[in-house]
Amino acid sequence: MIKIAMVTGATSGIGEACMRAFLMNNYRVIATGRNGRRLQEFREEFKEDIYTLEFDVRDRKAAETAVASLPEEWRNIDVLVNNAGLALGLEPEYEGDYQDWDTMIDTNIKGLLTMTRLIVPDMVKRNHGHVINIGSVAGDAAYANGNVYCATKAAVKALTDGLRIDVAHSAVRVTLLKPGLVETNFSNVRFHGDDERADNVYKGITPLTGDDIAAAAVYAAEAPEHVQIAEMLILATHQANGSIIVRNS
Ligand code: NDP
Ligand code: 8X3
Repeated sequence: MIKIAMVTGATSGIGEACMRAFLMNNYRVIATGRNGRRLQEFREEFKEDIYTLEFDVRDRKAAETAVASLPEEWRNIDVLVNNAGLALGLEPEYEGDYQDWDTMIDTNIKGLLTMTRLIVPDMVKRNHGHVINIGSVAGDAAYANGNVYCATKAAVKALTDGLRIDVAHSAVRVTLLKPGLVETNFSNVRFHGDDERADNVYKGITPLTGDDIAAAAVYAAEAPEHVQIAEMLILATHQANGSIIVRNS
């Protein structure tokens, strides 16, 4: 039977890689995001294998309306990949930008919660489904100047563990993927479009790619029904944790 995966923030990076990987593995995919042009391109590329929903995960009403608009044949979601998220800024906590803080908290924590609240009840009712949350090595321990972003990813870890407890009476599975350095648009966004600063993040190390993380997502989703991959920490080979990265000079 063809399965359905919903991927939030599918218009770039890890989310797009997850969308493509699930499609390659015979899933149909509901791709969500804010970038209507990218979503249109996906519709042209994947035709009836894809359904797109354009909304901002911070806008609870828009998320509700979008999910409610799904046609009958797209409603039985097997896998939810809660991926939409971002870091903004890399400054000492006492100098951080209020608006950056609000955007990270509203997207990474509250957006993920909204999607969980909208999709998981039906999974529990059907006694079937899988939630894959994209956390980060940044949630394991704070690194210098990472403060609020690290806190949001620590929250994703707590929310993932909490959800796993709350659905344990059902066959719904819950997975946390914690990537390290993945070269995507992430650092360009973090540094507000300063591409040179973004490129430096990946200097002297071979970073992970979105495909590396997507492969882990598909692995977790395709594990036998009685196997719940609870958590995976996925690092580049020369990265030891959020703070220690050995670069060749
Ligand atoms: P990208 O910037 O390449 O992709 C982020 C995606 O999230 C984009 O599609 C973006 O859409 C979407 N998004 C951001 N905010 C919202 C919003 N409010 N509503 C809907 N969609 C939104 O970065 P990554 O692929 O690297 O990031 C994906 C996830 O992976 C994030 O949760 C990030 O924290 C996590 N992560 C990334 C790591 C890395 O090193 N890259 C490592 C560990 C975790 P838009 O283009 O419209 O902004
Ligand atoms: C993104 C990875 O190490 O830049 O979550 O925070 S890191």
